[in-house]
Amino acid sequence: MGYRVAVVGATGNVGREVLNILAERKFPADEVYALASSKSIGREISFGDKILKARDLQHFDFSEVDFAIMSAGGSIAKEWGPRIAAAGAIVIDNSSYWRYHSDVPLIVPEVNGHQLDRWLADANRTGIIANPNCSTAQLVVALKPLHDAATIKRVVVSTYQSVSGAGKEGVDELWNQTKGIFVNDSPGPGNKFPKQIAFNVIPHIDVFMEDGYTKEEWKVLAETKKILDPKIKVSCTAVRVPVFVGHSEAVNIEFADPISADEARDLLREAPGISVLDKREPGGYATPVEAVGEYDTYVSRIREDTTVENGIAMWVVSDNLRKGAALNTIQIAETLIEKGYAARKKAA
Ligand code: 2RA
Repeated sequence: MGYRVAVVGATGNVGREVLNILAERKFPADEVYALASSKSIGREISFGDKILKARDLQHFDFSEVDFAIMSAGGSIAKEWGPRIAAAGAIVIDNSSYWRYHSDVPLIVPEVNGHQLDRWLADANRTGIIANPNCSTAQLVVALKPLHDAATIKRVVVSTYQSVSGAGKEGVDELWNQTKGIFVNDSPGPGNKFPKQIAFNVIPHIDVFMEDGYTKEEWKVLAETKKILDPKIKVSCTAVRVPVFVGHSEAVNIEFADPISADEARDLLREAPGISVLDKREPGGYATPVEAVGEYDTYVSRIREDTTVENGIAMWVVSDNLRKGAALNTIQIAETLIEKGYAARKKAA
């Protein structure tokens, strides 16, 4: 018996990618429902070789749904997560709303998918699982095999985040400003980014916090601790760059135990969800262009950092709409199925 899957926020960048990946991976679904806000009812969305019509979230009956994959923002997640879970579906939420709740697991299957065994067995579980921020997902996938081998003490990461992380408006703003500059127009102020994004970089993502870091930078820290190890110290600088899709990260790691660049490279080659592309020659590394549309996180430029004891520096690139969002939610659902979560019985 196949599963019933509701995709909430199906008309957005991530929701559409969820539908693409469900079809690509032949997710064992009998039914897939595209749900959206009332203003998008009836909008047509591709699902493999089919077209789905967006239905109204407000009037949808979740009582026979097995998985609700939500990519509709924090306020919808806050209101609808518990309602959908109370109807018996497992909610996998992409927003940041549930990520830091102690009774909600924050999961990257390659890293802490094992936590879902206990969660599934818990009769009092909330029914909600959180998906991490895009910049965290690719980072922890790359850190995990190295942490297991040599115990990470501290990570310093600088991100180069594409505009699709800011949604469709971010993509449109980069497109319009770039076109404007080419035809000799002033790009004008945008609505989404605080400074011109075309031909520029902006060291500011999400709101500023009291300590001077931004919320995006804090998310990388808090989520790495929750997913991988609370003892790891993390310092992040998050930067928006004029790239449409694909986040990159320059990562500097300090370990408790010795580890060479060759050892790190071998461990990463064997690790799930990672492709190592690391030739010390022009072009022998990954860039966002190669990562777009892919499932794996790419690791390149692996080298020893001799300015600290036991240091490694590396470059990590991934498709932020896939591993950073849609793909990870589907991998969570697949992990639950592997662990025995059965489709609910349908009414006759
Ligand atoms: C960004 N991390 O790139 C966000 C999206 N979740 O803006």
